[in-house]
Amino acid sequence: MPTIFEQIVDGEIPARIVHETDTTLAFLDANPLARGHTLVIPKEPYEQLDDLPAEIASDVFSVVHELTPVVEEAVDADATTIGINNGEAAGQEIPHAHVHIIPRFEGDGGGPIHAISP
Ligand code: DGP
Repeated sequence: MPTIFEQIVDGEIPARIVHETDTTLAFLDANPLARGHTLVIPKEPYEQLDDLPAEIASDVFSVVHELTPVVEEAVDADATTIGINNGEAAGQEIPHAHVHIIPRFEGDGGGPIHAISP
């Protein structure tokens, strides 16, 4: 059964795509934690980060590097949280590896990643 993200890659369900390369796709999160919350995925359905061949991981992080300032500027953010829920115990809901680019705003109350307390 293809994941939602595979269906987005295949054009079977709509998404607000913001960037595309041969190996990656970036689109707005349907359940955003902030304006401009963007997901970057490999087009191939690798489940977790460690399943990605190094070359594809490099492609994905290159897009994250390129898009982060673009997303920040687009929503006039003050900063960005970039994260991966890598595995079910970390809260990964969609078993297709993806990087969250989450714009942050002064006083948004979201806290830093190191506020996570399992
Ligand atoms: P994670 O918990 O790291 O697996 O995050 C999955 C994210 O995917 C979550 O922030 C919501 C988003 N999401 C779930 N379904 C859809 C969808 O159909 N379209 C889009 N654009 N995002 C989705």
